[in-house]
Amino acid sequence: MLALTTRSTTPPHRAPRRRRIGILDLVTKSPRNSLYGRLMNANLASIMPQVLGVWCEEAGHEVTYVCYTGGDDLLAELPNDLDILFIGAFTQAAQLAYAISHLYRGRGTVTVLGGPHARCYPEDARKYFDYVLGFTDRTVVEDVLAECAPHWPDGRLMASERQPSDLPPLQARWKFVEAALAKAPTIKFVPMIGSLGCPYTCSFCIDSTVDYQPLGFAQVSADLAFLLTKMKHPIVGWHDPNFGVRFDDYMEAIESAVPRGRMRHIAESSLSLLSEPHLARLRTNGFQAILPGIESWFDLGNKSKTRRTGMEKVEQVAEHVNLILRYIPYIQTNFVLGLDTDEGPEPFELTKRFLDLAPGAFPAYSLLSAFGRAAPLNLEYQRAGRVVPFPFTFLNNNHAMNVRPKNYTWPAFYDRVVDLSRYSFSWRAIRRRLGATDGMIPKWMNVVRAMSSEGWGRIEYHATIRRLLDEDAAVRGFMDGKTDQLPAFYSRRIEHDLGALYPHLPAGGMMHDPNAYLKSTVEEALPLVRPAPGRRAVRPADHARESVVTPTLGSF
Ligand code: B12
Ligand code: SF4
Repeated sequence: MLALTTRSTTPPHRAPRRRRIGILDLVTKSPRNSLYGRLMNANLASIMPQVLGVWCEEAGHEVTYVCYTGGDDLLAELPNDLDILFIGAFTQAAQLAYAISHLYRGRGTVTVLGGPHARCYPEDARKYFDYVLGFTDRTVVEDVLAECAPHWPDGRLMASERQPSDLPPLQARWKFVEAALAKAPTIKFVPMIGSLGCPYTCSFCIDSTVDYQPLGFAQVSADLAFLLTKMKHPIVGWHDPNFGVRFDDYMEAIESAVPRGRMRHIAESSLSLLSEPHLARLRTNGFQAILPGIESWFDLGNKSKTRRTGMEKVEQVAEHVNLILRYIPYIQTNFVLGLDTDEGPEPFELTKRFLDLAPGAFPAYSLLSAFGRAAPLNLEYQRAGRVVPFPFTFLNNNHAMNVRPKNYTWPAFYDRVVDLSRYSFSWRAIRRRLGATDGMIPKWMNVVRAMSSEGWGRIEYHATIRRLLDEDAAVRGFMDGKTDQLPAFYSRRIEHDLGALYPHLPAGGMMHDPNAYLKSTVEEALPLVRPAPGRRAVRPADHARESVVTPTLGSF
């Protein structure tokens, strides 16, 4: 049974003493980078660690912020004698985060985990951190700093009821932005955000249960105006989960602050928001790259604004993508492979036809992944016993598919994945993509990405897995659910990924319970400890109930 979260031992209104705080943003999981990683990783820096830096400094603390991009010496950049260390991590970097937390706890530092991994796997993360945070606002951070106490064996789970209603202006987090971008050797994207949550309800998505909320268009304008005082022709990377939901407000905010031609933008947006008039306005405002989700030819139509399926959908979406390319020079189309609606060769063959019809699109393939409690749909996979306990390092949508496919054997599935990847990143496809793309940076990005880890690197990796399915009974048995014993191929890769930090991976940190979310929903009701004034005590079972029963209140 899971231990209850205890209430704060520090009176809430007493000002905490000045603390030495470390904030670590893990944008990669390994010190060994691909060419693309070396050039681009710093552009993946998250906004929240920078926000946290502002909040901590405004509360009077001393902050060291480190954005770890892989090539740098992580331990040399972080001081040894921190009072408290906040780590932001995606699940792929969770084991690196666990190792660092273990090392620092040994030195007497209190450790805190936030970000996607904390939201998806709080039951596991709390074994290795003193605090695990879900939705995080300034008050949650102040509460943690006020208490700043070790919690052992189970870390304390804390979260605000909903996403923060505002975030500090870009000017306040600028020094952290600069520190991260100093590690980007050529192209630099300034991370910005203007909204949280999403009005859509794609069942596989972490934001399907989080209300859409703009953060304030006046602030967007002020941030952009500030940015122009710092960079001549900045490129803004928007982190909004679905950019452009309040399209006119957004465009007005940009137009009121940015003279034409002074700024470029990149955003993730759904096809349904990319009508021709919207595209024309995006082009006028300097949008250079757009990343819509197509996901599947047989499912998830609400994002692509089509009820069609199969070849009809391919033709319609290809036409739309070609239209987009007349306005926006770079487009990455996102697909999920292995969905339950997919069966036989058709979904893969249709994607090839799509690439023929829309050769300018850079395809990004995600293997179907269930990230713990990210989405209510994951409960179904867990109930059906279909979640494979791949260690976290592999959960980045590519290095493993942790949901056993419904309609394919593993070999048949990987045959298709390898074949599609080869088709997508062949010389022929690269040449056609070059021909269909305008502008030096988009052309360069398309070639480098195809030849680096995202194209050829993945072909090689998927082909290795396909081979192991035939040759290594341990791999096949693990993926088929016949054994929980991690095959040597995977344990060796974890050791390789963690490098010098591998010896610090705590006992138990290699594997996790893939059904923890499901188990927490069937736990008996436990009496709650009264929370500190204005806050609530949290336990995993609460989140599960919230996300199932009242989805918009889920805090992790
Ligand atoms: C924008 C985005 C990106 C951007 C920016 C990434 C970045 N560094 O932030 C880009 C395109 C680069 C990206 C890349 C990837 N992404 Co992404 N991305 C998103 C997206 C759409 C929005 C996330 C966001 O910024 N929200 C706004 C912030 C403010 O809100 P929040 O994330 O909910 O964070 C709250 C709390 O978690 C907390 N918090 C967040 N960070 C931190 C840090 C600390 C220290 C603390 C204390 C608190 C804290 O405070 C916030 C406010 O309450 C989400 C999907 C979604 N709809 O949320 C996926 C998502 C986060 N991405 C995901 C994945 C898998 C990836 C990739 C691995 C994909 C790939 N194969 O390349 C890479 C990994 C990049 C990396 N750095 O490791 C998964 C993560 C699942 C997981 N558990 O790991 C998500 C959830 C999508 C999904 N599949 O469901 N991504
Ligand atoms: S449109 Fe994107 S952000 Fe919104 S619920 Fe669907 S996948 Fe999530």
